[in-house]
Amino acid sequence: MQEQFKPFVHPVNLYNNKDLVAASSELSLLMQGRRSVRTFSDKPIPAEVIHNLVSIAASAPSGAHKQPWTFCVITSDEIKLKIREAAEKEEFVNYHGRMSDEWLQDLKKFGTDWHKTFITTAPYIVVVFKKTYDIEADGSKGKNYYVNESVGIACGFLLSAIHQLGLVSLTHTPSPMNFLAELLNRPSNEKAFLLIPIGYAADDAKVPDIERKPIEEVMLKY
Ligand code: IYR
Repeated sequence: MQEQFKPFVHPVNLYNNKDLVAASSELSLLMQGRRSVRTFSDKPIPAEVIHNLVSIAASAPSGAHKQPWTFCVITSDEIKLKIREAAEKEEFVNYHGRMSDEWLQDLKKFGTDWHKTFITTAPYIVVVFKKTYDIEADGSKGKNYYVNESVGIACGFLLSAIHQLGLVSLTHTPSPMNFLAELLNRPSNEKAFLLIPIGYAADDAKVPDIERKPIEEVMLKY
């Protein structure tokens, strides 16, 4: 196929009247407030919001533009409960021997355990699947590239957009996650990547008292 190009449409910014320094400072301040939240409100969110959020996630760049992802949006109480029960079963094993002492020690400050109430409380659960390869229309296998990087970036887009709307989320990994593909009838080329509850934070939500690394430690200038 001959390559074809079209003019680039330059991005418009939401901070039209501010200079770049002021705008970036404001955006940074907003993003610094993002936290992983484990106590959700059951307050409903319009389906259109989730539609728009998934559109944002699916706008992420991907290896050779293969878009190797599927976002399963779950609102069914019955399916949420099945997912929660299966996740708690795996996590019970994780917290009772499958995770190393060092790992358990590292998790202490988050107060996590095998109970995963948020799976049935949050109005939406999005299970993100990565397509390790494509199944073409004729049944043959198609190659995907940099799948983990691509799907990770899409999830980053999603988390950032959720936060900018004043909603909260959690990157949950009830490992091993094979039960998710089974429960959601996903084909053999799809592997669960992340389970992301989306909603409002509970009124009395608390988060761990932890700090981020200072910028000087993570940004090196050459
Ligand atoms: N998947 C487990 C354990 C866990 C792992 C990490 I890395 C965390 O940041 C938090 C928890 C769970 O969800 O409880």
